[in-house]
Amino acid sequence: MERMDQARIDAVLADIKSKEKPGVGNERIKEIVNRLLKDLFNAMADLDITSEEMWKACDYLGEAGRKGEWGLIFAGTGIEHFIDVKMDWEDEQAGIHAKTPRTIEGPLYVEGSPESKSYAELETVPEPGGERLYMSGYVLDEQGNPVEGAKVEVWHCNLKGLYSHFDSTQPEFNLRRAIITDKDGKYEFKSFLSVGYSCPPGGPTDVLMALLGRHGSRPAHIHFFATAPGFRKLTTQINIEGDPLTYDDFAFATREDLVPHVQRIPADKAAEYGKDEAFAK
Ligand code: MBD
Ligand code: FE
Repeated sequence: MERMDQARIDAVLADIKSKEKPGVGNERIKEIVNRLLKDLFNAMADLDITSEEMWKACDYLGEAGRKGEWGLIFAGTGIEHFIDVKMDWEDEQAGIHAKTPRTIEGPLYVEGSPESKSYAELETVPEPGGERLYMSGYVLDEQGNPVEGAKVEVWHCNLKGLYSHFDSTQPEFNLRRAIITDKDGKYEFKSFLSVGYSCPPGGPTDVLMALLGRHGSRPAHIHFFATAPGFRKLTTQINIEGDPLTYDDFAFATREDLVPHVQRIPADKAAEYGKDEAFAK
């Protein structure tokens, strides 16, 4: 069958547009929605999308919303990653070369983590099992000068791959902390080496990934925000070296320079690296 003629597609779009009252509503929203409809109608014509497929889409979108999985779908379809690539492009055009790459925030951040100066223990309750993890870093400006008083927010999942707040079995803000950098711009924290995350099995994102011949899992990773007065915010993560999915992340968050070396320390030497005895266990 021949493709529906373009004039008819354009006539429908013009009809929809003609309903808008000029100067009423929001111009940006009008621009975006009309453009998306234009691309969608053309795709519906190109791909011969049927009424059954349209209703399936309608049901799917509703289900994804009811289950709160839109953030996961944005991650898995690369929409969130695309924003990063777009911002990288903008930086490049502006001649900005950030040292630490940005990467996606993901849908599991929670505001208001407990704050401490220079050092934090991320576990509200000790996580049984797993390897101790100790990490430190510096917040530096473009010239490499320390930024004192920067806020480094850190969050990651437990050994079941679940995040506090979204998992009612964990205490509030477990594995979520805000660390204020010291005079050297330094922050340090203690936690455990996390594991990967998988989308809820059988849920809308998982089902979509399977239909696309993909998986819905992430390698072990830790999320960061770095903010400081007078500076723009950095949203980033580290992905853990050696995880089978480090370079096969369903959310496209792994980027060059975001896979730091994990140094393994014998347990009897560990105390030297930590702030307290618990670290040595
Ligand atoms: C995560 O933990 C995550 O970081 C992202 C981006 C998507 C799903 C789960
Ligand atoms: Fe995550």
